[in-house]
Amino acid sequence: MVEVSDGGLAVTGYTWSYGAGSSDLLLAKFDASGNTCLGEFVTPTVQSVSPTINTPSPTVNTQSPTITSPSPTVTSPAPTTTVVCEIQPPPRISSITDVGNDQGREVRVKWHRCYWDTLGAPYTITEYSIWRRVDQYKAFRSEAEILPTEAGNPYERIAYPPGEWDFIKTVPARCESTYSTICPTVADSTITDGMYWSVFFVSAMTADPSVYLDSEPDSGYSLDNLAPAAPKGLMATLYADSTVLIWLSNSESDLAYYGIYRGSCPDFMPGTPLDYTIDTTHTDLAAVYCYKVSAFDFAGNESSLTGPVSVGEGGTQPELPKDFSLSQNYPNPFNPQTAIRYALPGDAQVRLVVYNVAGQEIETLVNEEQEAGYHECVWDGKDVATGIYFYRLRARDFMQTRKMILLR
Ligand SMILES: [Ca+2]
Ligand SMILES: [Ca+2]
Repeated sequence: MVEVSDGGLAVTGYTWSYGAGSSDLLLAKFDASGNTCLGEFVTPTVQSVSPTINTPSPTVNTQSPTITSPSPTVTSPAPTTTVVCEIQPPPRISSITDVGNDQGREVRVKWHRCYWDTLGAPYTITEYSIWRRVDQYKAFRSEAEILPTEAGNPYERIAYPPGEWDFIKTVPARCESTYSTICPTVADSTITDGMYWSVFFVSAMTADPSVYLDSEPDSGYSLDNLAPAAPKGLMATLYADSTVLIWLSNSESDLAYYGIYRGSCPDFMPGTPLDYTIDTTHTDLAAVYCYKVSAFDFAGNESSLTGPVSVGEGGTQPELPKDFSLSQNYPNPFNPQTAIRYALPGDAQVRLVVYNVAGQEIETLVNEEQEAGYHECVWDGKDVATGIYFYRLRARDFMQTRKMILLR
């Protein structure tokens, strides 16, 4: 507001109302008596100034995989400008590590999200799919696919492996910065067979199946960390020309073989096994020794040792079993004889019967009161046809059925 030459006042004002283009300019003049002699609202023409957008040069990942989608068309309506980065970094696998204390065949795959897995991205990432190379892969040093060992990663990594890929699973996208999931491997790395690597890549998927972003492949390996249980029911019998050891078969699905140790006293220190066997029996010299037995799985994990058991004057009886159990017959498949072993923690009325696949009773092998301990009986299938049979043990309230195969 200013005083003008005739003693009146001139007033200017600038107001913002709401809505596009609604800026108003006010001009008014009053004479010395206070009467309005000029007043007008003017809608000015506003010069919108386009903002200067500083787009930092993106760090271009030169190892970005081939993107099978066309680059999105970026529209930038003025004056509100949406800045879309030129790069679309794919997901990146950060680690593939063994899952501990399991029977192997699994790894944990972790990855950083795809750039588009954020609010406001031109495409919405709906899920991540994980792919695994079809074939079992063993890292050979001579192959060019091996990257040098990295600091903090004592193992070699594989880059850009060729081959076909199996789809494994999907993980929903939810704008997290990192993701993790457990995936099956093709095989385990073992002490005896060496390092077996499984190769994975992660694909960020959109609602459009033709638009996705693949990570670089990376590899990891799985280990079986669990050893079998120690064999049970070890017994030693001294015959005129030999000592025969027998024990119950283990139930682990990854059991590979047993190791037999021999010493001259009950507390002998086991060194290298005397022998290995896939059977649950071992025949040794007719002499007074002490024995221990262990079980190995396919990964080379060894159980604790059973025993010692010794032979001599009368031999040594094993401890009584703690539970009822029925072992897998041996051999299996068989022709025509096979041995069936079972354990009784106490005296019991025992019934052991063989059935065919139709559920018909073929033969009753045991039907009597038996003492606590480890028992074995042999079934001879010479009079029946090749095929699958079942054997069922009933003792007190215990009942278990197992399958066996007669194969001629
Ligand atoms: Ca493991
Ligand atoms: Ca195991």
